[in-house]
Amino acid sequence: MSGAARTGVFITVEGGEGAGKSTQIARLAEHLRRGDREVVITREPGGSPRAEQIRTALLAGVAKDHGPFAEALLFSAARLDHLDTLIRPALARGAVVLCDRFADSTRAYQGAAGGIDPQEVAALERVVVGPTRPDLTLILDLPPETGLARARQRAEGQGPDRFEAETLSFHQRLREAFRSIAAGEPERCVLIDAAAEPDAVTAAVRAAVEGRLPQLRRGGQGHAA
Ligand code: Z5A
Repeated sequence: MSGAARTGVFITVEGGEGAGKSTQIARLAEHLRRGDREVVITREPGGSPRAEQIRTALLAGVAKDHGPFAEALLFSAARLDHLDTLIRPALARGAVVLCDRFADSTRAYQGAAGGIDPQEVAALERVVVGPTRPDLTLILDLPPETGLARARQRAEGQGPDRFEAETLSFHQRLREAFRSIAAGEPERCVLIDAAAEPDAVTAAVRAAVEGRLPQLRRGGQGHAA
């Protein structure tokens, strides 16, 4: 699908572990659904049946020993299917697509923190994502210690997954990577303080969405506020 054929709005939410992405996406969807636009919540890796199969393998650590480039290829294979079967059709229908993680996670996890050459990550992104770039990316920023503690609390005795089990320095590199993506693409990204109370984060998310995407304001085109 070319960029010109797209009438929907593509919003991605990024950040480290336990940043509150799922919580804030659910709240934003509830808010936007008071309007008359269709709102689709999805996630990466996953979001389509084939991509969810790849997710299961990746989070179990099946590809870890093959190295970060092989993992990036698997995340990309999942993304290709997700884009073709869910994201692009939803955008073509005019829906608002809220996606929990997308290509910035590959840049941060496999690129900056995993050590793959940024030019290789960028080449992969160009081929896989093509014109379907997010209209807005909310980057939820918080100290990794806080996010990991939240993720552990929520896990209730289950062990950490493939990425939660990484070292604190890995998670610090991730945070820096996400902050530098936000600084490098200010027209697309908004950095949100995710260490704040949930309601304060929700207010910041809503302000960013309404500030950057006037068509989603109450009374805007589509009446989706
Ligand atoms: N990954 C990758 O390496 N490369 C890629 O290209 C892609 C992904 C796309 C997906 O895991 C993994 O895949 C991910 C990166 C890698 N690494 N890991 N692990 P996932 O989807 O299972 O996990 P996640 O994306 O990190 O999400 P999460 O851990 O579920 O966190 P979250 O969605 O950001 O947070 P939450 O579920 O909304 O909140 C976590 C807990 O904190 C929960 O109990 C909340 O009630 C609580 N919470 C939320 N907000 C607050 C505030 N503001 N204050 C206090 N407590 C809060």
